[in-house]
Amino acid sequence: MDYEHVREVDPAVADALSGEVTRQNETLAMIASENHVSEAVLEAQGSALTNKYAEGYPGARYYGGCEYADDVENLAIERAKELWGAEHVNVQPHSGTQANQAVYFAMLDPGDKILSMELSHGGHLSHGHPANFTGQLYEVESYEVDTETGYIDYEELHAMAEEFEPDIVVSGYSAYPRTVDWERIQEAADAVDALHLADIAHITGLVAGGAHPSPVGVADFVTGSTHKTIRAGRGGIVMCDEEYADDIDKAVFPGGQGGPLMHNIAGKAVGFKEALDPSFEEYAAQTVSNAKALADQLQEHGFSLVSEGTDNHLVLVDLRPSHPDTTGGDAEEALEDTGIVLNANTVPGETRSAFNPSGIRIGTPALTTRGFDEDDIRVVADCIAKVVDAPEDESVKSEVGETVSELCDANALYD
Ligand code: DSN
Repeated sequence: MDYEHVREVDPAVADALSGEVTRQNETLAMIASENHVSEAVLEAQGSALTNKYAEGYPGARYYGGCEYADDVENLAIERAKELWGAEHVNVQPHSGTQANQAVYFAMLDPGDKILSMELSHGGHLSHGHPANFTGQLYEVESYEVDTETGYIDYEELHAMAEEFEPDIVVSGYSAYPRTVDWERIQEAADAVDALHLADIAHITGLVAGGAHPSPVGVADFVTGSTHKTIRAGRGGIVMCDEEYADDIDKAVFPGGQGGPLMHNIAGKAVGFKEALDPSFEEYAAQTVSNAKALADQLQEHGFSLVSEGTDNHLVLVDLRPSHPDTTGGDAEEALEDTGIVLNANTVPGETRSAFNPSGIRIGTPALTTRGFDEDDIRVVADCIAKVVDAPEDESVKSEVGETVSELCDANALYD
């Protein structure tokens, strides 16, 4: 990727674009919400559809010249329906947060009540955090994981629903390593006649690939982002039954957005086609298998994991028992020096701050895309352990940096 046209016009941006490709090639992306899309998805996202206004929906646009925009959006919709088995899909949300916004805007009035997971326990800003529009427009109550076990306490959630009587219960998480029991959350929502929104942003690909149970057909609304485990480029998606289709479509456009990002919708269409290939099921299963290998190997090194393991694509390490003097930020920074890129994360029962919390969140989706298997992942876990054990030891970091380079060279990414 030489970005020759950009370079001619704008060398500074060309340098940054090339630098980013090199950074992705030469480092290990272990941020659980990141992945690497194919060159086909990149090409679609960089297409001339970026020039096109297509407000409205296929066959009913507010602008002329939308025949190819219609083709692309219809393909994205049909493929999404096939992947997740939803009756209705809106592929226009610019992000997972915009997808959630559409559901709230369609179904709630300001002042209505949301019951959702506390952010520091694995929730998401758009589930009702005070700094987010959701926390400012709606009345929010938060459930938590059991701090002893790290698992969702479904009985407690049910009891909270009965006490709080929410209009909507939100499930789906950003830092929860275990399988979610959608039916049990649905039972809690049903008990108080609340709606249920399952935000599967992190696990869209695992659900599509059969590596995690699906909330489609259980929850009233399922939202997701399209750039994480599903590898279809940056964006969001809303799925629901036909009965809510018009409300959701109106809430996306004109309710919350203007013109759809048609080039991104093209990326979604291509990424969804790739995910319909039978090989995607192997990818989803390998992602989980790699996360389990990562969990086991980190535990061998004495690390304490929230819920003591994982069922999905991520592990959440609580550094306090094993490394009481090392913060998540210290670990993130030292690991980045070696080319292992992950993020500091709050853990249940957090005793530090959101800016420098006590945990690190580590994901396997991107490395699995590069072809890493369990053996490779165990080597990465050994590297993580060495660095976190001695975050200021430059010779350790240099040795680990060499191993990271070898792993990157052996699992090439972009040309
Ligand atoms: N920022 C994403 C994450 O890292 O989990 C969620 O939107």
